[in-house]
Amino acid sequence: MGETSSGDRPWQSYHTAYTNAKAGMEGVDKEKVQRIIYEMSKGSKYFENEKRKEAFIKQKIESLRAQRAKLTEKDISHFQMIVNKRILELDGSRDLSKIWLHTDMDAFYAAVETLENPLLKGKPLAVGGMSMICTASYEARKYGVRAAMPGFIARKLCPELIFVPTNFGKYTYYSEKTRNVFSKYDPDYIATSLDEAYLEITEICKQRSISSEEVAAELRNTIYQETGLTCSVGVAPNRMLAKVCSDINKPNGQFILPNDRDAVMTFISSLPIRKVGGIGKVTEQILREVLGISTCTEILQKGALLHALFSHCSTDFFLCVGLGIGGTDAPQQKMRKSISSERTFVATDDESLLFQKLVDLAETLSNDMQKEGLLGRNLTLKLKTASFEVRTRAISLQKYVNSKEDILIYASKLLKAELPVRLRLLGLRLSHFHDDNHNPLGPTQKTLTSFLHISESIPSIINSVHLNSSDVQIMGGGTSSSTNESHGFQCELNDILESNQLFVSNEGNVTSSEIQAEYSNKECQSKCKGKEDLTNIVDFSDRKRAASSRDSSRPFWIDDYICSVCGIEIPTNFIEERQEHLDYHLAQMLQKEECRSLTFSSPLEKSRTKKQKSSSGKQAKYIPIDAFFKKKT
Ligand code: DCP
Ligand code: MG
Repeated sequence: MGETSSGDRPWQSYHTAYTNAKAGMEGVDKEKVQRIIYEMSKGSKYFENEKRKEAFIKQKIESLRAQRAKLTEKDISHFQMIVNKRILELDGSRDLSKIWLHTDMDAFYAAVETLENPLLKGKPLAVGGMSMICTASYEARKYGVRAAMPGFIARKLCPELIFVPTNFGKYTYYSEKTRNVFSKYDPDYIATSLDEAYLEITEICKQRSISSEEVAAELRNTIYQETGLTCSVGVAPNRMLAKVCSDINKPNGQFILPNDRDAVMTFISSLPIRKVGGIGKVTEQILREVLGISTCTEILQKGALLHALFSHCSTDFFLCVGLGIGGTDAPQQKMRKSISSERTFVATDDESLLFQKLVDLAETLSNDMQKEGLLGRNLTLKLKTASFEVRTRAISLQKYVNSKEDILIYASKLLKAELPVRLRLLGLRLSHFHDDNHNPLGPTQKTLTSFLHISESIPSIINSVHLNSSDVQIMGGGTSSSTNESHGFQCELNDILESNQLFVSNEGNVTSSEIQAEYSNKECQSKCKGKEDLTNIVDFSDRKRAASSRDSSRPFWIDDYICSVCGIEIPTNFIEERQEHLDYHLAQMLQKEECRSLTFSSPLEKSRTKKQKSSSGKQAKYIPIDAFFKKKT
């Protein structure tokens, strides 16, 4: 964002969520849009926050460049051998037996509003308000107007823009209608937001002896008949490619990629990496500026360097992208780990308004939990302040809950502790599920839950800097991730493929990793403010840093996968488990500080506590945590 680096045209290097093109923004005068956005947001809190993030990424890029410069020819040819072997393995594991379809409604909220008010048809339309818009019609996108942009900037870009306020009830109603259609093609469809879903259509193609192209056309037509709305569809051998494909002929179009290796390799070869889900703004910038990678083919060409600089999991993820390999597993194998809901609104410190938002969120979350027949025990409140600082506050409950009332009791406590505060986003997440029909949790999760049961702790409130990889997302749908018994403690390809994370390697002589240090260091939490885009870079594990972080008594990952407190091994791609695991230790620590009579701790902490001659009079029921985390042999 450099006023210094770009001389008299500083906006040229000003890249934010607003300046990224979405479907329908081809041909937009990007420089004009960038300049207006730059000029209008300059000096604002958003701008300041973007500047902080930018500086942080630059630092990361410099550090990676320095690591790269240290690599010798010998190192590189060694890594090349390893990567060549890995590419062969991954290519050999390629599954071309499934047909996946990704469907995405066109300008969803705007289309619903237009459907209900035909006078809006063909007009540049934004759904949202002056502080933020959720989406824009394709007519408005021609002016550079897009989702997540403040309305006042959008109006400057397109003075005749019509604003319509959001109405989530309507969007949910139409979303339900589309889901009824999806379930006819695949009863186990995976909905990833109100307007997007993945369907596996292998069986239906076979049963009805029709091509995937015909299924796609029929599905789009049925959705139109049922809702009056259009969607775009992509079909491919895996979900990663299907999503890329659904964007190609947007709006109201479809693109079919055949289940053929050559077709996939040709398709992927010139694809910009940013088109791939999981490669966001930050990852794109790092790969481009450190390694000169912009397309998927370049990923394969630079495989040795990727291996040298990033963790195994990240390198595997990148190589899979380069090979066009994505998730193909059946949805039954996937298990939800958490359900969340969030809302962005005009920044306010009006407590009654904030509590009203919380009531709405609790209701949505409760409905979603009950629909899935789930009960949860960890409640997380997410807040984004007026100055774009993202915080999370978590609480471990004594019982499993899913009712609106229960959620609200604890969510209100969490929010109260933050007041007074001026917020622009609130979110609620329930995790640590208990499901009567089946236990959706893997061994790790199960044992952690067992431990929490036994602890009989009072609700423990923890604070953590929340780092979220996505750009501004207004409607948070449920999130899901998978864990199952067979994973053991290794990185599984499908998890890697679902993972949106970028992990920097701890291998060899890799130098310091700033984020881990900041992340694990209490006083640095304030420095992390506003880094919500940067989770893409978490869990660095330079040994020296690790050692110094240990001094701060904050939990962190040794060698990128071993918990510094209890020794449990959780691979990098088990994102939610890792987050919850650290949350849990942080909660433990806070509890120890706040409520010494209820101390329960890991052996490591126990010995530390002993050394410090804890003033704790009585030890509460104490179960060594490692008893619950025995690594399977
Ligand atoms: N949405 C939001 N905030 C965002 C992005 C999206 O509230 N930052 C909402 C409004 C969108 C809906 O989610 O209508 C679906 O998001 P999409 O990214 O699919 O965008 P659209 O459906 O609006 O447009 P399209 O899919 O045609 O690009
Ligand atoms: Mg859409």
